[in-house]
Amino acid sequence: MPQKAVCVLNGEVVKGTLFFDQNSPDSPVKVTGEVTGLSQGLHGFHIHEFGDNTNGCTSAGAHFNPYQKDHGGPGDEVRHVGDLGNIEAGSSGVAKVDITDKLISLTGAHSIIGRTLVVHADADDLGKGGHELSKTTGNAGARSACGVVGIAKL
Ligand SMILES: [Cu+2]
Ligand SMILES: [Zn+2]
Repeated sequence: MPQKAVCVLNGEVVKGTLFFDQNSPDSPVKVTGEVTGLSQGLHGFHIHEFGDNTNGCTSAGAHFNPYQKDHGGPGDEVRHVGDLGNIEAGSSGVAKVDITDKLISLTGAHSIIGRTLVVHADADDLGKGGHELSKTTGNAGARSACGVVGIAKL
């Protein structure tokens, strides 16, 4: 059965709307949409564990990581389920998002429904930056905007 989800990002400056589509429980998830108000360049883009924004994006916790792996890039064998890599904004501060990911899901053990999508101030080094935070967060810096992923109408 196909599933759809949606996430509205509402940061102080950074805003966005993302759509998630999955044809069946084992299919990849397509993530599309737009994020605005960014600085030009790459910005870490992750699913964090909790759908809790009581203390802003901080309450969303760490990257969604049900298998206790190290942080990585979306194409890596070793990665958090929530590691979606980076989005890239142009000089206008807009990032067009078009990602297909094989690990996240909208159902089952990898479900991201009810968790938080976070856009970061800095680039995610995909675990390869050699920084002390590379293997946990990709050293992607502050949380510029976040939103909870919710079930959408088909
Ligand atoms: Cu993050
Ligand atoms: Zn991660």
